[in-house]
Amino acid sequence: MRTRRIHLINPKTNSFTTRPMYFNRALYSPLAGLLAVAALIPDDQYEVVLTDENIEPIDFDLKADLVGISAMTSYVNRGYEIADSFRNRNIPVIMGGVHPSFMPQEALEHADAVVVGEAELVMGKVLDDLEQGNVKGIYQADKLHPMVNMSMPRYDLLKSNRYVNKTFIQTSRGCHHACTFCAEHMMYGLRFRYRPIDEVVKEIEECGERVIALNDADFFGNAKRAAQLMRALKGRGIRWQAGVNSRGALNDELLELAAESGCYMLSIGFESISREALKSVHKYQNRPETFQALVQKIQSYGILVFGLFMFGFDEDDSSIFEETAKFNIAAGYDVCAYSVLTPYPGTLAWYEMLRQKRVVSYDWDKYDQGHIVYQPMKLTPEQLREGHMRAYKLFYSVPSIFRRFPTNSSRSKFYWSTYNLFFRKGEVTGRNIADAIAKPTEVPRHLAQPPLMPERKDWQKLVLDNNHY
Ligand code: B12
Ligand code: SF4
Repeated sequence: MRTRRIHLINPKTNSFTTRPMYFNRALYSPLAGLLAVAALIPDDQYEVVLTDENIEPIDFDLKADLVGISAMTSYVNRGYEIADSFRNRNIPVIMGGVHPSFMPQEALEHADAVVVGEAELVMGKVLDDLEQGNVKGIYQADKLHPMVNMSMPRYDLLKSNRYVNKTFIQTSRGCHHACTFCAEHMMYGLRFRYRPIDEVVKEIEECGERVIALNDADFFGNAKRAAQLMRALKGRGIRWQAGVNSRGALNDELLELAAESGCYMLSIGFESISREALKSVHKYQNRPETFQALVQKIQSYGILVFGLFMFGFDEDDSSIFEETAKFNIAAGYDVCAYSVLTPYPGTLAWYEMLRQKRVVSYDWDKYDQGHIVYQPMKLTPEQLREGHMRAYKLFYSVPSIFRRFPTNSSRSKFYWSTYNLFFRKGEVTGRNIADAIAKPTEVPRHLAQPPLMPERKDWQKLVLDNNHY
């Protein structure tokens, strides 16, 4: 009989991707991590209550034996406030997710315990300790999970009518690139781990949704394996999207299989139209001279192209914003997201910026890729912010939207319109330029501690030499 309750909470953030904007729906559910955690809690022993504060208020009076909070950096401060409130009510709190994984000592100032990295191999111990009334300190597995026999995420807990993209299915973890701004390789490893194809298919068949997002870091990272999985997806009547790399997406066999198995959109981290900028952040696989042909090739298979771009690289000057947006319009990208480079704590970019003493603000609320938290190299922060907004305005202007609409194409007009409407309305966080430039702050009390050290010796040295403020 279930006698106990665990309350899992995703804190609110001011991100337009997770804020309900049309028909009371948010573009994305941010709950993949918590659904995976919920799956590790035996449901004959505990009732699990799930709250996404982006779409509903938190019931602080709800009795619970444990509160679990997930946080990325941009909403960890809200996570800490929530943790403090529950602890004031004598309810123990455990935190997890990317920010607590990279800053566990900081999180322990607000929570009784922190899971560093993956929860799968440590949740059993957390629950044993909960039985003893002693959930405390850091829980970190001594190895990565092999991704075999993973529990089915608790999709039944999701208020799925509140999100456009609700079902995120992971088929692999890790990435074999090490882009400096990315947390993936220092949390999930510089190698791919794959779930068995039959287990992925089972999850897709049982998740209750026909439209899904594969949230692997790079679904085309291994062409052979991606092909096997897409063959297994054929004929199942599902529609899917995924994030892939720009080189893998040049492969016609993969694109053909993607189209045949129901792919409606591929997201690609193009990041920059400057090869020099790409090299400076170790994104060597991207070649801007191939981007336009790549967009057209993917679209020729009836698949939408979602381009992810970033501004604020050391090579970027004031010409980059307009050039990028104009390039995106001319090349016919279906959707684009523009972010400001953000040195997330514990990433290689973080250590590089600490080394150069260029981090200005340590206010985590501003680490949302819309604010500017560091001193750019060839731009003033104002130019960066203004240029960032200009790129959005150009790409999502009415003439651009009309010009890019896929009138004579089999690409999904529904998803094209949905994404363009959300992005046009959302643009970047806040419109006031001054507000977007984060003010200098005190340095944090605690240092970052990446869950995994980088494998290359020179990167290890970068981390070790610069782990101070
Ligand atoms: C898919 C994805 C998204 C999706 C959905 C995210 C989701 N979690 O459902 C969407 C599109 C919404 C998204 C948006 C953003 N994202 Co994102 N996203 C990812 C991606 C590629 C996968 C995340 C995921 O779903 N993993 C699968 C789940 C199962 O893993 P997990 O969340 O890590 O959870 C495991 C553990 O961490 C742990 N755990 C997690 N929470 C908890 C809680 C408790 C209590 C416990 C015990 C354990 C625990 O257990 C889980 C199982 O092992 C990651 C890269 C990565 N590998 O993390 C980036 C990543 C998380 N995103 C990132 C960023 C920056 C963003 C945005 C700010 C981008 C933007 N400019 O808008 C927004 C923020 C939106 C928001 N407010 O939530 C960064 C975060 C960096 C940081 N330090 O904060 C990452 C790490 C990518 C990167 N650049 O390095 N994202
Ligand atoms: S940005 Fe993409 S390609 Fe680069 S390390 Fe992260 S997941 Fe891999």
